[in-house]
Amino acid sequence: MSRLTCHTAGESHGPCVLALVEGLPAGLRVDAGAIDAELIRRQGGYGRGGRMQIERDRVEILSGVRRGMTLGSPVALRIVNRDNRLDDAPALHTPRPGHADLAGSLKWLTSDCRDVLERASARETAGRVAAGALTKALLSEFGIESVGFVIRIGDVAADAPDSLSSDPLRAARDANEAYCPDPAAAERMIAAIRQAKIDRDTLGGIVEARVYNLPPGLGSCARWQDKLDGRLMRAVGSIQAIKGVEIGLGFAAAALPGSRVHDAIGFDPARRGTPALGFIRRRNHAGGLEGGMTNGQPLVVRAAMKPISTLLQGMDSVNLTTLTPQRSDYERSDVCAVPAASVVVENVVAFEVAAAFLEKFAGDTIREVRAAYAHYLDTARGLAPRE
Ligand code: EPS
Repeated sequence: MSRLTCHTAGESHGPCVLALVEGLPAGLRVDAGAIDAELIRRQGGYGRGGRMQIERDRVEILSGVRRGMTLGSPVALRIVNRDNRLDDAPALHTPRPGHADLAGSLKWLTSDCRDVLERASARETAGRVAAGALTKALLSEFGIESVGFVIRIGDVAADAPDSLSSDPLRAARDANEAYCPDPAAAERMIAAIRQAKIDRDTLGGIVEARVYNLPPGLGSCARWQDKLDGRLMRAVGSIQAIKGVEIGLGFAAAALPGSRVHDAIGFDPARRGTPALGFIRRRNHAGGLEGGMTNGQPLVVRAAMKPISTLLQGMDSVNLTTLTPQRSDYERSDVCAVPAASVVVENVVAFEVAAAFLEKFAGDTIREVRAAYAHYLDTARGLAPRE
């Protein structure tokens, strides 16, 4: 049994995007159609550009699965790029401010930013979404659901859908192209993206992922490397264009006294049978994590995405071959990829939660994982001082 890991490979205009997932137990039913549904959602959302008219992202499962079930061996996933022209793609000598172009060209000693941008491209997130969607097969065995949605685009903010459970939240989100559960805000978001396109500009925003039905104790306070908050921040913060990650109240907690931040603890014997073991909170400012561990409340992770750095109007930059001022190059691009980022964050968070879940309830087969989970809940219900 190895720790759940995901490696990705592939250039934006190369033959494919690859994800290699290791550490899943054997016996897990895998549905390629469910992974495809996430890939299709990631391609969509209002504000996408011409590239998404070309691609038809679908997963091919190349290893680790037999007759629809995981074998316990590495699972290799492939998503074909239709826009496959890496060797013929033109050189790009004037870096786009905000993209990886300049920093990467200086790192890899090249004046052709193409050598860098191909891998830096958010095309890579197709691989991470496929990997996360694969791990949802594990999470759903235990009723755990990750739901991502948009809460801000540019200066348009949605009303937070505090009381919604996963099904109505997902339904409200899926009702519009902004992937935002607040329909009035969604309309204004779409109008803002339309205006940004007219202005030859781009827009960022904030996305949120909530994970429901988590048992307590995923992650750890014992080793900093195992703290789930830190692991989520690293995973989410490494998604292309993400510049900030918050858990629960996040940065807002810094401005409030403790009595208004922390979530008082209650107990309801009638809810002893739930994964939260009967412990209740009237609010969830902690975002489901205390001390780097899940506490039985829904996990709440938010990520801030900067506006796409490829601007139709260009920005002041420097040509790396002549070292003279020049407007930055324009590559065909999206105006706003915040809705797509909500799908990426949902699936990246699902992956990290699945990794922490398998660390606590480890097993070579899903039967052993199920037994470990049931045994833990039984034991935790009989909580007593250690002898
Ligand atoms: C991206 C630039 C655009 C986006 C791309 C990310 O691609 P292209 O240069 O081919 O027009 O469409 O996103 C994807 C391909 C995707 O699948 O999300 C970039 O520079 O990061």
